[in-house]
Amino acid sequence: MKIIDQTYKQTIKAKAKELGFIACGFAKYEVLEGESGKLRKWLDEGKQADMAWIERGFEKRRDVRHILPEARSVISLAFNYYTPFEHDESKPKISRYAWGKDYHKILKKKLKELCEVIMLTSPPSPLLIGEGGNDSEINEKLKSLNETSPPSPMLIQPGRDFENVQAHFLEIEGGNDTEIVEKAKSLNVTSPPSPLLIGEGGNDSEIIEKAKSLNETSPPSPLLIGEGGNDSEIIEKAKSLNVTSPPTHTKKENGGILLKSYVDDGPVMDKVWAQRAGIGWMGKHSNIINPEYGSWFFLCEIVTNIDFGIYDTPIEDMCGSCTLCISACPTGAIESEYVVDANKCISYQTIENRGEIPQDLNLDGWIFGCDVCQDVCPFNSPKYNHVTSEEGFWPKSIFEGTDQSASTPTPMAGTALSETSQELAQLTEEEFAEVFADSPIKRTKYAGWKRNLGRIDK
Ligand code: B12
Ligand code: SF4
Ligand code: SF4
Repeated sequence: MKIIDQTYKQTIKAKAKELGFIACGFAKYEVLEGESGKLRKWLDEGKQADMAWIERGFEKRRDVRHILPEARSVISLAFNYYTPFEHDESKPKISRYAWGKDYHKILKKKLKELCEVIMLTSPPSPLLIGEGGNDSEINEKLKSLNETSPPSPMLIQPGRDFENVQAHFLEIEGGNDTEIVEKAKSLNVTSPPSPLLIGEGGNDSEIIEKAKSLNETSPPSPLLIGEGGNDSEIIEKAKSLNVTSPPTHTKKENGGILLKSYVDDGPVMDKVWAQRAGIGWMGKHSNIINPEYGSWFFLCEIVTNIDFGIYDTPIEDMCGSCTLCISACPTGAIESEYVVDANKCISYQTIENRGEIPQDLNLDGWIFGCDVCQDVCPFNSPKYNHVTSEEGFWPKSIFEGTDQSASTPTPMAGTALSETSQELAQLTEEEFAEVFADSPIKRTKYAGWKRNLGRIDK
């Protein structure tokens, strides 16, 4: 589906901004030949350490059409997690991104909402527009095109918060049509009520109630709109035409919109798409830097079959002759400009490594992740630091018993927990599971937590 109208993109950007994303850019689908070549070299040199999953997902990283065969573009998004605190060098250090709640959950919810807007405001299917014909003819045409779902969510009023709107999102979860339909059934997703009912007045709950009372479980078809008749008559007509429509968008050439979203949870080259979508450039520490916000942000993306027509362009690398991150890295993990060897990276060792940490590797006081290369970067100096709009990313301990909206936050030690390593080591496995249930820190698992604490002496 090619979108010529650029206001659609503006709608998406505006919604992303409203949800708190600091940047949203659009990149045209391409096979990532050059970048995946560098990834190939990195893998061949063993720089991924034990992260075998990167190798396994190589083809998907190289070509997102292995994820979504209909892919025509990638929407890249950035979400700021900066909070105004610094690390306390006298205590065990936890990287900034893990001070608050787990970003996967928080950002997935936001992406879902964004996807809802993309779905609901999309221009109608080009297939059926202007084709005319009566219902039976159109229905026949739909069948011949194997199109059984509403040709466009556009007819549903944009911005309405349907109870059942998750129908649209099943697609995002992946799976083929049959799997999606099965999932929809298991979730008791019956799809939003007919757009016909909208316009009859009433709030969403009333409309949904009405739909239920009419025994309407899925939109009969927006095609029937315009033919007149009251709801019951139209529904009867839909039934007689055997229009049932599936609970979610099916994959069709030129038809329904397909979206697959990721929050650091899939085989996608997040940083490459962010560069291509103009979110920022890759710093020599290999993280993406935005000229206004520095690098304290997460990256997400939505792979879609929408062709937006006009795309963003990469921005220039502003690192210049600076090499501060390379010289500050405590372990020499930034082997050369833009290339990090995970084997030597404290972040890898304290989060991803499930085995022993090499004895000669200095953890520099870090027990979860590492921020050194970003802390020293001039693009993360106060001028570039904007406080996150998401309360969930504020350090856990601050919010306990304090006003979350306070403009002068309680000073804290700069770690999620401001205890010494001896105190932290006393957490039992059950307590660890409870304290970090909603935190990225659980990724290191209890064994990793104990191992990391055992390696520092603070
Ligand atoms: C694997 C991984 C790691 C590994 C490897 C890190 C790395 N640099 O690759 C480890 C566990 C060490 C790690 C650590 C961290 N990670 Co991490 N990680 C990932 C993950 C899952 C995949 C990245 C990947 O594919 N790496 C493989 C390398 C080869 O890929 P690449 O860096 O894109 O490779 C490019 C460069 O090497 C460059 N290149 C190579 N050779 C050459 C030569 C020249 C001349 C040039 C110009 C370029 C060049 O081109 C390559 C292709 O573009 C991504 C999420 C995702 N799905 O993408 C998050 C991700 C990169 N991580 C993220 C974060 C936040 C971190 C940490 C800051 C966490 C922390 N505080 O501890 C650290 C930062 C460490 C660092 N300096 O990179 C964020 C970065 C956000 C941002 N602003 O960019 C991401 C994007 C997750 C997310 N969705 O938000 N991570
Ligand atoms: S995260 Fe730490 S160890 Fe890894 S490259 Fe950056 S400074 Fe070096
Ligand atoms: S510290 Fe310097 S070289 Fe490293 S990413 Fe920042 S600007 Fe680039």
